[in-house]
Amino acid sequence: MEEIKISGGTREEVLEKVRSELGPDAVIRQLRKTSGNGVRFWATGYEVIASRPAITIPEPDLQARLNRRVAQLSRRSMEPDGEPLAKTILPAGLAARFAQGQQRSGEETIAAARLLEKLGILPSHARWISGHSSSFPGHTKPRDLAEEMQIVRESLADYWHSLARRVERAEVGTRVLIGAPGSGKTTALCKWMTDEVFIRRRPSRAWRLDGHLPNTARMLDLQCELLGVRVDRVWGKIDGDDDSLRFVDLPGVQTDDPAALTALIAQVRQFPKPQTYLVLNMAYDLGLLLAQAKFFSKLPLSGLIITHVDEEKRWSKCWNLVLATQLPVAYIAGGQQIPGEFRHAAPEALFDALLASEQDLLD
Ligand SMILES: Nc1nc2c(ncn2[C@@H]2O[C@H](COP(=O)(O)OP(=O)(O)OP(=O)(O)O)[C@@H](O)[C@H]2O)c(=O)[nH]1
Ligand SMILES: [Mg+2]
Repeated sequence: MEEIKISGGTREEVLEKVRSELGPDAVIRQLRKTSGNGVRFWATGYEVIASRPAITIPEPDLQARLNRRVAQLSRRSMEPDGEPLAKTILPAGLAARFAQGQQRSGEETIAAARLLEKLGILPSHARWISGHSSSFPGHTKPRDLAEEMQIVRESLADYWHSLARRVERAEVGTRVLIGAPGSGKTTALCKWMTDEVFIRRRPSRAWRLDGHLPNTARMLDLQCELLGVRVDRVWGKIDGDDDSLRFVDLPGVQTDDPAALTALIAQVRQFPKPQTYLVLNMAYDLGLLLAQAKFFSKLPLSGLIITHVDEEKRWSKCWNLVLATQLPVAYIAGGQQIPGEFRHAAPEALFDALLASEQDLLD
């Protein structure tokens, strides 16, 4: 991956240089303050390491490629030793459920949905996809599997957008990231805030709040210092005319700790217009992720943030989570570096990624 180092006296100057060298989709991998040289040793500047995006999500809507991919997948799924994929990627309990579902789903489901099932979509979800896309407005009888897959793709994107509309919140709300310990909340928050401040130039504020446990995430303070963002340790009243974006970082809650969840729910209620995002680590197994999603569903959630996409390419997990929680994925994040990879999740691109990324699972 091509990385370039750019320095300048101000954040704005550095950002302009990054944009002109790498375009608007540039990923800021590292941002740090530097000391000036020579006599004016006290002068400070900024240094950025930037690159083009590396998360390998294909660009949406390339019909020819989709057709080719569907033909390829369908040929391989016909091969006699084609084991159901979900068996290989699900934990034991879920694999058994998969086997039952497999028998039940039989021919009721359309071929495209059965193919998605082979790619790791849970049988109940495949059946739902089958029914949903068959009654999708504008749906006419598809001529072949590729056309059927295209309809599934459109109907899923449409469904995703309807979920997003349902949970749409005020632009200036309080963005609260919650989830299990170590799922990547603080890292994702730092990435998101850096994009807003550095790339979109939105004034922002952050809170590193304690919950049932102390929040020791010093990395948030360091990132705020770098960005010139105020960070507070306690929640206080906010001026009515302060239209800064608000980011709240909280400690993780274990899924076997209902008392901590109750405390979290009460804490989130105190924020004005909370937009609460559940942060899930895509490298965890699907059973665990579904259990986390269920546990945190007691909070009103605005969407999911999926992290660790640098370590896991089975995008079926992401789709299973959307279908199980009925929440859209707001952002996907990959990598430990801040800001690093952090981007809006587009359903068409994630559908193509599902088809493209699981080739090894069919082998
Ligand atoms: N590879 C990879 N590592 C990540 C990613 N996001 C976070 N990490 C790493 O995962 C570890 C935990 O990340 P944090 O952001 O501190 O997680 P957290 O959810 O805030 O943790 P708690 O506040 O303790 O609940 C750190 O070592 C991060 O560098 C990611 O997308 N990819
Ligand atoms: Mg944290």
